[in-house]
This record gives sequence, structure tokens and C-alpha cells, in this order.
Amino acid sequence: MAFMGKIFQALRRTRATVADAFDTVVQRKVSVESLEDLEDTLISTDMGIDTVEAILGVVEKNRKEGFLSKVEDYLVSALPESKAIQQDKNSPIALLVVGVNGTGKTTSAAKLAHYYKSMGKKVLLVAADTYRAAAVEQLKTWANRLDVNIVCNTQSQQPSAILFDGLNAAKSQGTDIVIVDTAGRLHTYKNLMIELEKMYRVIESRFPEFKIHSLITLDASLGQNSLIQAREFSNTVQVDGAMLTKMDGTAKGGIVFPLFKELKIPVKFIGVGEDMDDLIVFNRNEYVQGLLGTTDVI
Ligand SMILES: Nc1nc2c(ncn2[C@@H]2O[C@H](COP(=O)(O)OP(=O)(O)OP(=O)(O)O)[C@@H](O)[C@H]2O)c(=O)[nH]1
Ligand SMILES: [Mg+2]
Repeated sequence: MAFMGKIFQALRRTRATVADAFDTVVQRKVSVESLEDLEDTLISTDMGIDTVEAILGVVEKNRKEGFLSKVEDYLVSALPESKAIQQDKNSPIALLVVGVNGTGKTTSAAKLAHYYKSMGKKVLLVAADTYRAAAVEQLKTWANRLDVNIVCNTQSQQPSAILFDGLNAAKSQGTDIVIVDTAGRLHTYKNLMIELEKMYRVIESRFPEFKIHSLITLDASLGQNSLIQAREFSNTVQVDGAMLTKMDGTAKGGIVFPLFKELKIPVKFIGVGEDMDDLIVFNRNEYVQGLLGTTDVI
């Protein structure tokens, strides 16, 4: 069977519309109408109007030949070079998974645990979402399945106290990567942000040897709305990267562009399903090729 990249597969819905629209332009030649159709299609992927206009500019400028490869070059250049989240100099990492409820935090935390474990890292999960009782159970079930240690149900119900216990345990166990599942909702949005700020402070002041990486989970199918969520979180807490979840079920894979252009948040991982293996390390070349159908890996 031919090899097909996972990102390529995950982007099949988005590509189905985008690649079709480019095909139409090729067949009908570059014209006012064909460009308008292309514009509508590109806008529907939520890549943002600036990026859409830039693409149309590239197409027009190269209307005689090979505009698709020029578009590809442009889109790749609009994204940050992929840099994996890895330990430097063996200092441990505290990976905070933040985001609005239902966007896939708990599932993504489990997938990350699986990913780093399979890289030979010593991983610890911390269940700091105490707002929903079922959330702890959900992460425990994952920890069992993945055979990964977990800190949960400690004496306190305070997320930052649980995190404290988790980091202490990590220190004594020689953990490489601590993955923290957080709450996506509290009685008020303000409380949620205060709670998150407290968690960052616990790490910075009590466990400075841990390098903090925070990843926001964004539901790709929410398109522009997820941009609003990312902006709100990054107004209060440090957001180092994004995990774009549920990419398997949407044609709105374009959100990667405004996320970086407007908020400087690089996508680090893509979620393509509900299982532990359904997490892909983001790579800008593969992503753009998957979007345009210009890859030759098939
Ligand atoms: N198809 C698909 N489903 C996903 C993906 N990631 C998460 N889900 C599903 O989305 C639902 C919500 O995921 P959770 O991980 O529980 O989300 P959460 O952010 O932890 O939610 P709260 O704890 O309520 O804040 C679950 O049914 C997951 O299986 C993905 O990449 N693809
Ligand atoms: Mg959860």
C-alpha cells in the first residue's frame, strides 16, 4: 500500500475544497470569476483574509505558469519553522495543557504522555482539573491504559496544590516530562484565569528547574472562534504553542495561519482522532502540501 502522510490524511477535508478550487482555476484559467471562487473557498477554511489576499496576489503574479508551487512557497514562509518541544540539558519540562472546555485537553494530555513515553521519556500525568469530578477519572483511565504514573486526588482540591504535589513527585521520581491537565471552566472565566496564573507561579517560584511549556488546545472545527479563545488565554497567561484538535472532522484547517500571524502562536501538534496515536507533530511543509495536495508522498 502506498504511504500516505498522517498530516496529509488529516487534511483531506480541507484539501478537498482547496485543491478543487485551485484545479478549477487551472482549468478555467485565471479569470475574475475563477479567482472569486478560489477566494470564497479559501475564506471558508478560516485561514484569514490577509492570507487569502496574499495567495490571490501570488496566483495573479504567476498566472502564466506554475502558480501552485509559488503559493506553496508563500504559505510555508508564512508559518514558523517547526521546533519540537524537547528537553534541553536534561532539565525537566512542565507541560501545561490549557484551553476551553471540550476542546480536547484531557485527551491531548494523554496523547502527549503516550508520545513522550514512546520516545523513551519518563512521563507523569497530573490531574489538575478538579472542577469536574469525571475529569480525574478520565485521566486515570488513560494513565492505566498508557501505563504512565499519575498524581491525582491529593488532599487538596486546589489545582495549584495538586500541581505542587505533582512536581514534588516528579522530582523524586526523576521525571522528564510532567503533563498537566487543567480545568477549562470554573464558576467564572476570571476564576479560571486566576487559577491558571497561580499554577504558573507555583512552577516559577517553587520549581524553577522545570521549564514551562504551555499548550492551548483549540478545536479546529471552531475555526475563527478558536482564534478568539487563543487571544483571551494569551492575554492572561503565557501560551507557547497550540494543539489543533479534531482536525479529522473539519475543512477549517486554515486557522494555523492567523494563529501565527496575529497571535504569534505556533501550532505544535495536530489531533486527528480520539486514540492515543492520533497526535501528529506539526510540520509546516507537510501541512502546506497536505492543504494544497502538492505532496509527492502518496
Ligand atoms: N475526532 C476527534 N475527537 C477528539 C480529538 N481530541 C479530542 N476529541 C474528543 O473530544 C471530546 C472532548 O475531549 P476532552 O479531552 O474530554 O476535552 P477537554 O478539553 O478535556 O474537556 P473538559 O475536561 O470538559 O474541559 C472527547 O470525546 C474526545 O474523545 C481529536 O483530535 N479528534
Ligand atoms: Mg478534560
